Amino acid sequence: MTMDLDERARAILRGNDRGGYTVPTEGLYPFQWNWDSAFAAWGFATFDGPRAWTELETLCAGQWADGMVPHILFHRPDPGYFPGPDMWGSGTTPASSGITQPPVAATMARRVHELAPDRDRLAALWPKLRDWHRWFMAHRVRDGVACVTHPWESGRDNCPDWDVGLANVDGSGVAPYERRDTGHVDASMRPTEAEYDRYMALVEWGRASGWDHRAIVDEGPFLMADPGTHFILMRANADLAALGRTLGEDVSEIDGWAPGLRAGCDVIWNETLGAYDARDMRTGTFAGILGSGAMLAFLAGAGRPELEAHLDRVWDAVRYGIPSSDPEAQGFEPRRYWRGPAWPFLNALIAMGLDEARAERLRTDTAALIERGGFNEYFDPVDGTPCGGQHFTWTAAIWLTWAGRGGTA
Ligand code: 9WN
Repeated sequence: MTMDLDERARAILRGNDRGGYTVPTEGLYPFQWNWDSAFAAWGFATFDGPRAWTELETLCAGQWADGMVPHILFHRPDPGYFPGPDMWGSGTTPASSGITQPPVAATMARRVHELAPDRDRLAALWPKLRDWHRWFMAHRVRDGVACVTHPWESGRDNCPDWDVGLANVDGSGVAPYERRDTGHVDASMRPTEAEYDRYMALVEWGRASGWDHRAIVDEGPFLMADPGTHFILMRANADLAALGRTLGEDVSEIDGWAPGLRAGCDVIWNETLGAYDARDMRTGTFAGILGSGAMLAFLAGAGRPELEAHLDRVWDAVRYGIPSSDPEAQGFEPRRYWRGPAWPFLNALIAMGLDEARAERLRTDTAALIERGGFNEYFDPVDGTPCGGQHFTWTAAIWLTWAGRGGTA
């Protein structure tokens, strides 16, 4: 059984390979996505080291002059996804979106280097990752906290964390458009029309600014502190510094970012909730949502006892951890994308910061989801129903690197 799943997982990575980059899944997501690619590299590293490095290199080949690594790279046209390159109008080669995604690549590069060491390729990649992190520190960190300017930037698109910020975004005037995602996947599993209107309003605003990230952060319609991105950045900075040390690089600048980000954790600690919480940086309002982004605190060594209690509570309330939002809160939707489902790749990240017993429990849950349901994008945490896209790259990668293996990630 396990052997068979290993083979299937490798076949998914090979099948989603478009020549130097891997699509998240055929049809639904026909381009290179930023954090998906980082996980793909980790997966490839278990059986094809050179291909793993290529994945990270292709991702960084789309880096903007200012250091940003975009959230989508449109290497080749494909009408199957909306919004495509014309809607973003990046003016770059390759064409790309105008926003970024959680900077998990340095953490994954460290894993790749452990599994398939290649000092020369690491040495060429490292300055690019450092420049991207510099961009993050300059353009996304406010009051010591990593922020997102679009829900897509968080990678947890329609989680309830963003509702409070999206309420101030006017989606009523967006140019008419046709969604493509609901042609691939049942609409009940996807974000709503109202959410898409607002997503598009934010794209229109960014494009009209010429993707001026100073203006987007200072004056744009949406700026929210994101616990998920914050903790991923903290961890990725540490991994970037560790990789830099092995190369003999001066990492004092990177080390210097840590105290400010650690202090920033207090800005997103919601005392009433007893947990880290997304926060609207325009108004100071907390989202009041216990989401899976908060659980990434463990990844960054920023866990607190209250959060651990919440983790056990939400986990015990479902059959398979970790639900992307609180199953005991109003509005929990176990199959609607980021409003409840469990996501294998996020489980792997969360597990990296957990104690051995919890990490093993999470690995077992994740393995059971995949064994029972296949390599889907995400799963209903209550009954394990596979949801979203099939033959998913990061689910296959997580099987090969972690879920299908004994031991901790
Ligand atoms: C928008 C590719 C991506 C993931 C995100 C996930 C989803 C895109 C979409 O798919 O987002 O970026 O169109 O729904 O939320 O985390 O990177 O798998």
